[in-house]
Amino acid sequence: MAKLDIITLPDPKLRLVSAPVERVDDDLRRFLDDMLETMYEAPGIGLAAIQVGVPRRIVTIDVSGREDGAERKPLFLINPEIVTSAEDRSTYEEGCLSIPDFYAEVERPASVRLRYLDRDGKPHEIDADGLLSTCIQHEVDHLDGKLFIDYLSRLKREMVVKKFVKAAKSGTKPEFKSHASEEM
Ligand code: GNR
Ligand code: NI
Repeated sequence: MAKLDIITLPDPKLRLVSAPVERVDDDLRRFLDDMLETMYEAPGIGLAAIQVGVPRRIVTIDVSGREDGAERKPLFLINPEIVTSAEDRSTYEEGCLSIPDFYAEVERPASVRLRYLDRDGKPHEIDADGLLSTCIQHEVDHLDGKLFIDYLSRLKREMVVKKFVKAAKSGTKPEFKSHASEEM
């Protein structure tokens, strides 16, 4: 297994629409293992292939928690599609490995029905709610070139992007005052 490099704002690749996977084979399974290792090391609860520069519709997720001894329950999602979204909404404070150290509350459908292929190419349909639902929606957004900052006001989004552009130019890391939920 190999740990991959995660791309961050303002890398324009993050805005690409990823292409469907055509064949689930050993090469893809090796890549899935590398993505999972990269996600666990980060650490994160989800990772989309485009975050390691690969514009394919591939996602890894594990929302099972990281307490010592806790069993890992990774999900490998190939060509995931949200088939229905609930009317009710829930709000989570989201973060993104491609937007390090910035957090903000995002409101999304509270539950979704998801169709996907597993690492053997077998189709599944699952209902998800809670953090898993939020994470699935955050990852499927990545596959369509969408980021959680797109749900914020234009002012806030542009402030975040500007800080990353500035930091990239000076080879530093942007600094954010606090978590969004602690402001105001
Ligand atoms: O690790 C992550 N945590 C998280 C928290 C709330 C909502 C979504 C996420 S996904 C994020 C990892 C990531 O950037 N996935 O694309
Ligand atoms: Ni993300």
